Amino acid sequence: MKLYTVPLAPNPMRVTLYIAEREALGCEFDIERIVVNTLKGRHREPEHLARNPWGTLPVLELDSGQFITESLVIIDYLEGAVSGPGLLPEQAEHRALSRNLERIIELRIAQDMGQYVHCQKSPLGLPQDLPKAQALAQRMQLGFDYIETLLQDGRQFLEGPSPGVSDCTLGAFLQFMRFSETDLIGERKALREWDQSYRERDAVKSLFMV
Ligand SMILES: N[C@@H](CCC(=O)N[C@@H](CS)C(=O)NCC(=O)O)C(=O)O
Repeated sequence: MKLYTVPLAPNPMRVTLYIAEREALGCEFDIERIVVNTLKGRHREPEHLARNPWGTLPVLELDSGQFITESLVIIDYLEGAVSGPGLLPEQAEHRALSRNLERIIELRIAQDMGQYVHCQKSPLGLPQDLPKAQALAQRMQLGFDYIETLLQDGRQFLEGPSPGVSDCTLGAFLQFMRFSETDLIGERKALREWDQSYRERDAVKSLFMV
């Protein structure tokens, strides 16, 4: 397998975090990682568009030559294809709740955060748009409130006592937020503690820039 990726970008980062979490559990990933330099626009060149017509990252190339172009589907594939302990719960109800939380984070925080950072301080050099950034920041507040409420029972990770895919998604997008040198967490104490303790863990700390 080959994973086409780029440092810092949040969707590749969530896959990177997922792999690191499972490696920490003893799983072995036979994956070649290939960086596609988005700063140089390589993701818009024919070589990458042949892998993924939308030009986005990450992309997983399977040994069969097929491509998976959605980060969450890459994670789902790896969960089944790589043996050893996984991050997704086995039991149907727990698995559904895990996926539900991951989707809430994606749809209520992550998608807006991706746009927010590009409006605030784009790593790709896109023009700043502060009014739009402010509107996006406002919209994310409900998502952050939801997470803050969830953490009130003292759980260490978003889905309970061990890391899940939700932690990978939120961790990746809060990392991207830090790139914009802004902080949207505000006075949410539990979320701030989760953020700090999640990225300071041995399994993932080398992947975070601060
Ligand atoms: N839904 C896709 C989104 C992928 C995506 O938007 N990736 C960003 C990096 S985080 C990208 O490649 N952006 C470059 C572009 O759209 O030109 C996924 O989850 O993988």
